[in-house]
Amino acid sequence: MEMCKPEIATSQTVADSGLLLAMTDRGLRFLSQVIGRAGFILGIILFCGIVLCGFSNEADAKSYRIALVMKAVTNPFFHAMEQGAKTEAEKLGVTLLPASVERETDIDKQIGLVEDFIVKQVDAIVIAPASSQGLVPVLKLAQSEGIYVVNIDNPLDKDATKQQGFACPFVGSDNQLGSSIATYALVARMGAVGEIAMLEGIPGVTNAELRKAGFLSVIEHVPGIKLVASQTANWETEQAFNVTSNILTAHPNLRGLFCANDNMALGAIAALEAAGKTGEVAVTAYDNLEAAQQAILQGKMFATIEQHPELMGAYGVRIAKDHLDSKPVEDYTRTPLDLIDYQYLVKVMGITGKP
Ligand code: ALL
Repeated sequence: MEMCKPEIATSQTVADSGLLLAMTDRGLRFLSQVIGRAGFILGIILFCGIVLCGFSNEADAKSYRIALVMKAVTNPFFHAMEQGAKTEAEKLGVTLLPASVERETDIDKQIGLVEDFIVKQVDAIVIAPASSQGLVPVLKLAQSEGIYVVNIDNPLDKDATKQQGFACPFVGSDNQLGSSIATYALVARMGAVGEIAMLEGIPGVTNAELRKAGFLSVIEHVPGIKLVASQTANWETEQAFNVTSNILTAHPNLRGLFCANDNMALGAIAALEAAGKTGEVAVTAYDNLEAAQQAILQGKMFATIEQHPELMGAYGVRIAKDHLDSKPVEDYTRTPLDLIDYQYLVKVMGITGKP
């Protein structure tokens, strides 16, 4: 506190006030104590100001705007993804800007969503791309505008990203492994004999292709299984109804069907019902939607794969925030895979229903 003793100011104050007190030693001591205390208090105020200022800068830094660009709003898979991202964004104190296109095939509209977010100058874009190739140029543009990009769920195409000189982290499941697990369960259910078919996702989309590869890698090792059809229904229920109806007409002895997602499985199940074949053809799929759980409980479907979209959303947001905070991030964050069948629903998830 001695350091703070303001000698000049004291004399000045004394001269201005004209107080006799200031001329005495006692007076000077008293004044210097008072001013010393005032200096101390001023110091505290200044210190608090600096600290508060620091906090408010930190608060500013945390209020990043992170866009979440998803695919079809009609697919509950993306509702779970958005929920996971929202919860994480609230936890981290960042602003989440979710956006979806209407249909699975709305690639140009999804490109438009990214363009909008570039104009809005968001800090980061977390994206489940509708096309693994088609979104790369606009994401590259976003990156060149200083927007950080995280790819979730469906991996961007390796050749397309290489060609564009684009790289970003990926969060998602091992799609090939997941479909191998679903196919293995299906083949076992069929007793390793009989005719099998697959409903594929959108051709050329990486996770659709990986799921097809996983399916083929299992059945090619089972001599009793005969592949009779593998066709796309573009991830959509209605198309799956039509495609399955045609497959059933062409292959009345079909015994197993792997669908690359639950929405297509729901269309396939409806087609089986319409053909009076419920239970005759074992169906497995991917996503663990609530409607699929019900179908499993009712014995209309055999199993599905949970790939945890809520974690894709949450991890995507967290990785973006970490990068914006200059923390290191992983190139690949894997979400877990679970095979969901009747036993799992009842015994693990505690959901009751009829087999
Ligand atoms: C994929 C997901 C899903 C989903 C599909 C439809 O990327 O992983 O399985 O059903 O998109 O858009």
